[in-house]
Formats: sequence, structure tokens, C-alpha cells
Amino acid sequence: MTAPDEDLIASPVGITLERYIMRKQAEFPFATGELSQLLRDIALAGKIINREVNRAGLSDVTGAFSRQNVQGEQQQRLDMAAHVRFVRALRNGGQACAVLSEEEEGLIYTGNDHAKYVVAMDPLDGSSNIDVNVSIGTLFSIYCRVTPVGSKATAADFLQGGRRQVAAGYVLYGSSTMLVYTTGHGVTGFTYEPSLGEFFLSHPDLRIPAAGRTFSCNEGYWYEYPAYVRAFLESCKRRGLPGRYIGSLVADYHRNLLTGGIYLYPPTAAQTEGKLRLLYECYPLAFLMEQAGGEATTGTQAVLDVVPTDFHQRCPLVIGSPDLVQELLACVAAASAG
Ligand code: AHM
Ligand code: MG
Repeated sequence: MTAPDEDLIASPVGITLERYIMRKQAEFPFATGELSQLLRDIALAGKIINREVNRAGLSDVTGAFSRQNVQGEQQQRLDMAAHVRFVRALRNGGQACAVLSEEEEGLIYTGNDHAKYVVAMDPLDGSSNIDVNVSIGTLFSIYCRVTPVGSKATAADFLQGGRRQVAAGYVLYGSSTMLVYTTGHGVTGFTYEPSLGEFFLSHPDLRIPAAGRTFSCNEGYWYEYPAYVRAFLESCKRRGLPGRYIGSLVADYHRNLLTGGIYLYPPTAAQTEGKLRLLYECYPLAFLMEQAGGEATTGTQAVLDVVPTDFHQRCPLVIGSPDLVQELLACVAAASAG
């Protein structure tokens, strides 16, 4: 048997995000390194936000900011801090020519018109949880621009559709901080080691269990949900499937990705397209989910096939393990047949 300190010395610290990205880039002969740099810039901003989220109770960053966002929702101070940090990181990094953020109505030009990528993001999702120390997250979605390099980016660069994403991911500020992303070759997760200031590879090939173990939705909207949603939830409950709902999208999604489950934000009577935003919430999560072996639907079509028309449009989201998503779709079919 080895002594504990020998174990400590023998166990490697692991592969950093930096090294992992470099290795992956080397696998693609025509890769220029720009997307790799963009992912590094996002990781850097994630580390900065992580620091601010961790100190939130001590510093003066909690509470409401003095304005509302484009959706008419109250902005939180940390929402705005995250927005500013990400935009700055992308501007300084030089690989994104424009950014779309939940916190701004129009496009944000970075001044890097020669860059070939655009990024849509929700800098800090779940902001109602900020002040009560519950996990929150950042979501991002990356496209290769369709307008000529050197010109100003336009709406067309962001309204290409979910299947044109070249990378997507999230940072979860939870009991540990994680960066999870895909470039269309599976899903990889990294865990932040604060004492070293690095993300380390922790989840090399994330696959969602095919059989879901929990359902996640806001049951407070029960009477506003369509009949097919209530039929599905009743069936879950009859089988004793546990409900788990944090009300923080990235955290609910991450749990379901790791342990198997389904997340629903369907249409309600008050919000006929649901609440979540297509470009920077639904698309990236749907891309990740398909890459992890799961499914994402609006109830009538795959989320990635929804045609985008508006930067901040909303979209119903049902996402998770294939068995539960298929069961939900069977309820949709039964409702429309009956
Ligand atoms: P936000 O982008 O304003 O933070 O809203 C998105 C959040 C998600 O994190 C979460 O899943 C959902 O809103 C919860 O909404 P509800 O309180 O209606 O259940
Ligand atoms: Mg948000």
C-alpha cells in the first residue's frame, strides 16, 4: 500500500482547459486557432465572474440595478457586471466582431471587424437567485459570421439558426464552478480549481442517461400549462418520478445532464412562447443536449430547427433524456389527436 503523501504526489493535477484546447486544435489540420482563442476569452471572463459571484454577499454587487432589460425585467447589479466583463473580454480577445447579450437590445460591436465569429450570450442567467446564494450560470452560443470579414456584422450573422452554431456552452457557478462546452464533437466539462486559477478537465465525454430520473418545471403554472404538459406531468407523478426545480436554468440543466431528467419551460397562458430566449438560452442548450445524446423540442419541432426572426424571441423548451422527451411528445400527439 502506498503512503497517503505518495498518493498525493503520484496523482496528476490533470489537463488544463488551455492544454485541452491546444490538443484539440492540433487534431484539425485547418484550424487557425481563432475559435480556440475565443473559448479561452470566454473562460477568462467566466473566472472573473466567478470571483464576483463568490464575493457577492461581501461586496456591493447584489441587489437591483437602476434599469430594466429589453424584456422589461429588472436588471440585477451582477447581471450588468457579468455583461460588461464578457463584452470586454470578447472585445480585448479580438476574435468576435459582435456580441448579442440578453442585457442589451441591439448588437454590440467590438471594433474587431476582421474577426470571423459572433457570440450570443446570457451573461448571467437566473438573476433572481443571485441575492439568495443559489447557483447561477452564463450561456453562450458562437457562429461563424456570414457577412464579409472586414465589414460590420449584421443581424444575419446572429439569425442563422441553431444548426449553424459552431460552439456553445455554459459556465455554472455552483458548489464548484464548471465550464461545459461543445464544438460539435461531443460535450466536455471542466471544473475550476480556484487556488490554481485554472479550469481542469473533469468530464471528458458527457452523455445524458437515456432514461430520465427527474422532471423539472415550475409547477406554480400548472393551471396555465397546456393539457399535454399536465398529462405528461401526471404520468411522471403516478410513477413517483421525483420533481427537482431550482429555477436557475443552467443548474437545472446541468443536474439533468449528469443524472438524467427532463426540463420543461412550455408555453403558458400568460407567455405563449414560454419565457426562455431562443438565441442565447434555448439554442446553446439544445446544441449541447443533442451532442450529449439527449433531445430538445418545442413540443412541435426540434429547438435547433426553429427559424429565428428576432434577437430576443422566446421559445418553448422541453429538453433532456430521450425517453422522457419522447413521452412528452407522445402526450402532444395524443392531445392533438383527441
Ligand atoms: P432570466 O434570464 O431573467 O434569469 O430568466 C431565466 C430563468 C431561468 O434561469 C429559469 O429556469 C427560469 O427563468 C425560471 O423562471 P420561473 O421563475 O418562471 O420558473
Ligand atoms: Mg438572464
